[in-house]
Amino acid sequence: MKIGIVCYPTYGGSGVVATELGMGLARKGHQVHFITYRQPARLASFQENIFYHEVTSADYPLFEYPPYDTALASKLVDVVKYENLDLLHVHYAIPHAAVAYMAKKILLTEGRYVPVVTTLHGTDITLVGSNRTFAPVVAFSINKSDGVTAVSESLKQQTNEYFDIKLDIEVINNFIDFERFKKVDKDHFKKAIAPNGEFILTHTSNFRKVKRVDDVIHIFKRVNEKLPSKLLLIGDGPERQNLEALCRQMQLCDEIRFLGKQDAVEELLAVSDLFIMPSGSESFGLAALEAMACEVPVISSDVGGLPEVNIQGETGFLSPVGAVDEMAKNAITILENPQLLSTFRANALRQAKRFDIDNILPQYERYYEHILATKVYNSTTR
Ligand code: GMT
Repeated sequence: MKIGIVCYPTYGGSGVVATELGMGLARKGHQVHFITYRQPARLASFQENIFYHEVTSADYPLFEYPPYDTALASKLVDVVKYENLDLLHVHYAIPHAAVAYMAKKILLTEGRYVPVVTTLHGTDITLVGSNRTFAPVVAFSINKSDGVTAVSESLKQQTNEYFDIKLDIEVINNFIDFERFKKVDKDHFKKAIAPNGEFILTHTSNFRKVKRVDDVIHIFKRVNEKLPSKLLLIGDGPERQNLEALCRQMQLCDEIRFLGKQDAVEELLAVSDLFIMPSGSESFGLAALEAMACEVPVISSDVGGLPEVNIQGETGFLSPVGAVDEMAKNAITILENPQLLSTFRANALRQAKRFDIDNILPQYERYYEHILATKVYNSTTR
């Protein structure tokens, strides 16, 4: 198949999933065309069957906001036509589903029909999409997609609650590439981070408010009072300054390290004992899955798709959003008991295996085939 992938090229989860999916499809012999405004973060090196088309938005003094949507729609028309794509797969509904619809309609005026699959990732529905500013366009463009997938049962359910969706949303979970995410011996890292054998707690995110990284620090403080420990904060984002101030105020600067955006997250997960994800909203929790693949148990909130990933009392513990005392208590329970920690580590790996890329990728391929099979019918109805 010749597939066009549209996504945000940043470190965010939707961009990561889209890029890993494209690379996986290319390895299986499909021709994959990334159409994005920058080279996707995880698309670092040359790979056969992968093509990259950069969307450049023309600058003009009249534009206070560069018209990304229009530039992307034009680029999609161009790439579909000249690369002869079979299908467009757009990640994150805003604005990609609406833009793809426009490109589809333009192509139709030239007698060319390209089916569009939209993957919903989370905040495009839960935080942003359901906002009145975007809701009518999001609902319309989801309904006009030829196929729609959501990354968890929970997100499917929420989408159907927020919007009147006419299509049956297919759940295809986030996945993990075990070639990359596995526990490896990084003892020298461990010695550098925790020279006296302290426990290592880790959190990775884009440091937005929804991630509640301040809760991570409050949980860590409680753990640190009972057990010698260090906290690694990986990622960056709008809350970083406030979080650094909080660390200073709590006098935890010697115990907490802000590592910024890291390419080799798996090497840091390999030395971690516990992963903390206290999010206020989380459609799946890819970062938690990556930790579990590296045999790291998870302390998380119980929102969204997290209970589908982190299994209560087996791979970690789940608590209501904001319950930092309970989360800290659960963290201490696991860390204090070496037998429990090693059982949870093994369980985390076993659960992560359910989301092996080798199981999930064929689900996307089958879904594409199903969409292509209904193409003639869709071309007159969507
Ligand atoms: O987590 C973020 O804020 C980034 C966001 C994105 O779309 O880039 O992630 C969402 O998509 C990921 C991949 O499907 C999911 O694993 C995350 O749970 C989801 N984030 C939220 O729902 C907050």
